[in-house]
Amino acid sequence: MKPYSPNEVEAKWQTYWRNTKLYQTAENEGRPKYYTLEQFPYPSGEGLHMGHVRVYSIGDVVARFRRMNGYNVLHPMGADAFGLPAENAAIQRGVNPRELTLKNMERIRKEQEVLGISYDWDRYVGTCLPDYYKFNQWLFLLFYERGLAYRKKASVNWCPSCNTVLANEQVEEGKCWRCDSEVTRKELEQWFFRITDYADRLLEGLDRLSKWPERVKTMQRNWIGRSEGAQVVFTVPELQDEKITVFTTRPDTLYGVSYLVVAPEHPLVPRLIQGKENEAAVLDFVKQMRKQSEIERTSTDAEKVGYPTGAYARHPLTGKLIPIWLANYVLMDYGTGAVMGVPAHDERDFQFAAKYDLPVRAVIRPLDAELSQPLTEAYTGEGVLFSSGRFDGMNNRKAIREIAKYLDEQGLGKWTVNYRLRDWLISRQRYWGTPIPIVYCDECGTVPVPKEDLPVVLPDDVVFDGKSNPLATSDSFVHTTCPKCGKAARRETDTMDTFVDSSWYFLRYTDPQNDGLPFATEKADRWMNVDEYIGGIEHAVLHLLYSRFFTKVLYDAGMLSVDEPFKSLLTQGMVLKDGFKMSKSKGNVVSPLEIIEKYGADTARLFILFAAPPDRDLDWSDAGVEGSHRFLNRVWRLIVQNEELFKQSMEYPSKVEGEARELRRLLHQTIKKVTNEIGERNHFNTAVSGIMELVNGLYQYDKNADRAIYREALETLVVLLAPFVPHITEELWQLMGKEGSVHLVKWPTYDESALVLDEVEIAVQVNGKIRERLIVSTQASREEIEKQALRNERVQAWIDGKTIRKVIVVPKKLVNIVVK
Ligand code: ANZ
Ligand code: ZN
Repeated sequence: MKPYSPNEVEAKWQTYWRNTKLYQTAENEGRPKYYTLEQFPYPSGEGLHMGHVRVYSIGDVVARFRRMNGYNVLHPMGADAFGLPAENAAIQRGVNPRELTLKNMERIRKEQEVLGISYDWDRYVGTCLPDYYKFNQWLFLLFYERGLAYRKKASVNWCPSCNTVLANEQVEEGKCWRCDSEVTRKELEQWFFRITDYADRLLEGLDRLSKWPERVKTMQRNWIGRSEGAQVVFTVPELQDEKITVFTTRPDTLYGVSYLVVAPEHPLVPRLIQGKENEAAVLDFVKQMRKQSEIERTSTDAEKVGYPTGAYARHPLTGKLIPIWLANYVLMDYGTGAVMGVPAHDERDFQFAAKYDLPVRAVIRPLDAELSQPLTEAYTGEGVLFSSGRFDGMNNRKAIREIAKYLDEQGLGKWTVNYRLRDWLISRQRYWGTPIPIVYCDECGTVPVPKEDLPVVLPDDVVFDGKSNPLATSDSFVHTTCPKCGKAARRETDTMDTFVDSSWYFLRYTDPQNDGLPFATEKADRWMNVDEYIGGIEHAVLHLLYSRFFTKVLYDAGMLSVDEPFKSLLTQGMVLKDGFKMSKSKGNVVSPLEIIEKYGADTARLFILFAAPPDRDLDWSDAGVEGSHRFLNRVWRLIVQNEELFKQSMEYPSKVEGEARELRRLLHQTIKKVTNEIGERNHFNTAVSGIMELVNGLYQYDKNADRAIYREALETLVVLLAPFVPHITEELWQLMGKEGSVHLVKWPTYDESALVLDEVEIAVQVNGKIRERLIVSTQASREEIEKQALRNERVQAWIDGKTIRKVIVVPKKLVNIVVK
């Protein structure tokens, strides 16, 4: 018998698929479309890891399943190819990052091919190629025209080791997300995208994404951080009633305010302290505070540090004077940069007041109890107002609105909405990214590069010394002429955050060769939304939020008809080994290529799909891999042993009975299960276990029973397995003497009537007398038969009010119920 030799089989079919362009997407309008997409990889020098194998295997099952179900499938791949690691590696070796990156891209692409993933390679997109980043620039200009790209001086997160600015999202616990260095602050002119304009729509859109994990939506909601409250105006008598506006979500606590706190960066600070005896000390304090990172300043367990300005503000309703303080925990870029301190009802304020001996004024008591004073902690619950003038006795929830309304009427405040979301800082002082298409002219100021002059290409005459922005060292790049007046001008040397590249790549796949536009509306509209998007939970906030933002801007610009990019989102779990994430430092990495060399890609794919549901973590197990491999060998033998069977001509029986009927039932049950588990639930693991049961059934089948039914089941088995293990099924399909690729075969449908079990009539006795007859399945267990009998209405009438002593079940014959 011909043995199963995976390497031979896999190479053979990969060549066949490549030569026949089997997975090329037709722009066929007749069939319904299905767009399935896995997040594209960063082409690191390490090649693919098991996490990649997992995402691509999942995506490939989805793609192949939909293709066989008659959909016109778009399943593209590319590389997220700009970014710091390549630039850092290039600096070390003294070469241009382009060289390294192109090599790595090629390598990853080959490895993806070795996995047998059904990509349409003609739609490959590499973000570092000028024909792609040209449209990053094009889109930047579109944002600029629409007032969504702007430049401002900003205090930014700075990674001293990567030598670049980081977005807030890229700072994790005060450290650089990439190199783990301590992040510092720096003042620089930077380019931003005005994502805050879309805050409400980014929130609202989440409510429509019913096929996204709840967890991801919650993370996005928290990130956007919408909060409603009031702006309240306090005045400073000693500065001619200059205003300090605070933002509060709790205007109901207004009568309990005992001090104000402004951020150290607040613009009024110099005037508040001018001429005061401690002016110098305060300025020194401000300097220190500016050095602290946002995280240090705001984390709940961080030390709260403050300083009195010596100035006083007037309370808008009581007219009392209250001291104005500075404190680290008030941030300049949230709300108004000023806060009213209510120690009695806010935990943080309580701590601050205790530390600096500030008064505590309670104004809310619990609904059904007194407040025992002095307070030992803040009372933050619901309650009734007191010591609050005209609002005494009012429920505090109502008072939130009522006090805000009153302030509004008096011109002392207004209701507002605040977001935690900040504008997206896209400037990076690095080489390996998309140059921002802006020119600075002494005459004309900031001038966008005309679209017809794109791309602004990355130059080669740069110095990589790891000290400064390499782009700024290129004379040929920096010195240019003004597109408006033609005089000498300077180019912007910042490049774009690489998250810009991945915010619209899914649109480029719909029209990858378009030279004039990022994509033609008609093409994008044909394919969007992405029906199933598969990727890591680490992209829950950044990449997904930015992609949603881009999609909405393009929708507003009339370039797209959908305003959300991803209809369904599948976040795959991690691949663990011995309970830990595979990592070099843990020394527990299993190399995909080694596994493939030993067992073949089909075994690797099958193991990964079978070992866990796709959204759960998966524990790598050598025994599990062996098991998958044994299973494929079993399938192989089953078909090869029966080679003769496929050559005979055979009549399908007019009546299917006995063992054949059971096999047919198992087959149709399996078709139903596999179809639903893939198509409805993305539970590929249970789909595989269903197929394994079918294989067991086929091994147990009596060869003397009906041959046509047996053959039908064997053929269908190969078809059902095709999305999971595409090479071996292709080979077996050919061995069975079939024409063409198994991947173009129509997905089998199941016959409901085949699912019905054989049934018999049985008698039901009560105390030995026959009272009813029941139809039950021949497969039913004793418990099922007993339940069915006791549920029966006529039987119930006979046993009503009596105690059941015993139920005797004789399968296929009778049930006797003994009552007293
Ligand atoms: C008075 C008050 C009393 C507050 C009370 C809370 C409880 P969210 O929900 O996050 O929006 N706050 C406002 N601006 C701030 C800033 N720039 N830096 C630090 N804290 C700031 O929180 C809004 C609350 O956070 C506001 O409501 C304010 O404190 C504080 F019993 O005002 B509150
Ligand atoms: Zn000019």
